[in-house]
Amino acid sequence: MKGKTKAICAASLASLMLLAMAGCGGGGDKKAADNGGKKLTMYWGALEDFMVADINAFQKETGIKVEGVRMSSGETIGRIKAEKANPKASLWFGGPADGQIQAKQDGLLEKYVSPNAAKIPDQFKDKDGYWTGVYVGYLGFASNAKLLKQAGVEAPKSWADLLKPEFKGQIVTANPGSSGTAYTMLATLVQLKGEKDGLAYMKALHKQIKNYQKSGTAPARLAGQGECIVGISFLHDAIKYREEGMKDLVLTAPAEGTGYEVGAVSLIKGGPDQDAAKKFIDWALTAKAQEIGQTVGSYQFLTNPDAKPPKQAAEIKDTKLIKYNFEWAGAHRNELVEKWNKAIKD
Ligand code: S7P
Repeated sequence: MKGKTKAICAASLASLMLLAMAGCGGGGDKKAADNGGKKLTMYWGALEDFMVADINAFQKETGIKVEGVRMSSGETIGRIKAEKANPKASLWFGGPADGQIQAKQDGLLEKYVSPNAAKIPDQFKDKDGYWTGVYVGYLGFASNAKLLKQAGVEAPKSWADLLKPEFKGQIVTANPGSSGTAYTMLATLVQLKGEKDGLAYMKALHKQIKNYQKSGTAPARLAGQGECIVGISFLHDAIKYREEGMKDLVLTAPAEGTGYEVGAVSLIKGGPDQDAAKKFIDWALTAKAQEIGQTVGSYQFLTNPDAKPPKQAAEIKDTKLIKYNFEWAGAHRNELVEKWNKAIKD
């Protein structure tokens, strides 16, 4: 059966797991000495260039050496679980909060209410203090204008449009098991349509899919490169790729409503650098730190009301959102991914 062998196209390990030792100067080494040689290892769910920019700024300010490993949500949960008896990292930054809600439920996180969390509105943080939101992103469609024209079809304006015959074999998304973005899509469809119809839709969509990527940032990039007509990604990623030169990208969002992410930061239970991790969380919630992403093309909305949002995000500010239930989505992650796997195989 054609669908059975659809591969998860894993990008090279090197590109997805960038190990960044912040090595910038700016007095960092002296500050590190002042800090008693403190260091921090963190797992990072957003883009690599954003990670490097944050690490450099944090190290410059505090002197704390930071090592970051970029992974997709599913990988991060797997890794923290595997390391539970002997955690290697102390902090998880970014990726939709659903993953961190699952990690909280699995006893992998430590409660930490930063004094700076008081600034962050309640809808962007855990009521029990296990994770705090740093950014917000909206899910949508990134299409290639040239390929749309060739196929004689308009950019999709609804989830239903993705099932049009013109899009058969022309849509790229990520695998909800590995990707936080793709899990946001799966949880969105199930919340919109109910479990039975939502999974039936995902099964129908599966027949349209060219391939499943490991990370949810890849579909928009592949559409921009002309590898597929439509990529399903967070819209801010499509804005970044378009700005970086993929001029054929067209952004649309589903009329039925779309899901969104709260990108969160949390403390890993029993991690080796708890004090440094708490310092990073305090810092990441400040307006100044939240404004760093946009300097490297990360155009998410920001959770600190004092932070200046990227002007690029204005383009998508009126996107119709569903009332996405994060608690439900996080609590049902394993179960829903399993059901999705079964649905697309049947
Ligand atoms: O930094 C861009 C961004 O879209 O990447 C994350 C995205 O979900 C990719 O992670 P996966 O590999 O798990 O899909 C978002 O949190 C973030 O906004």
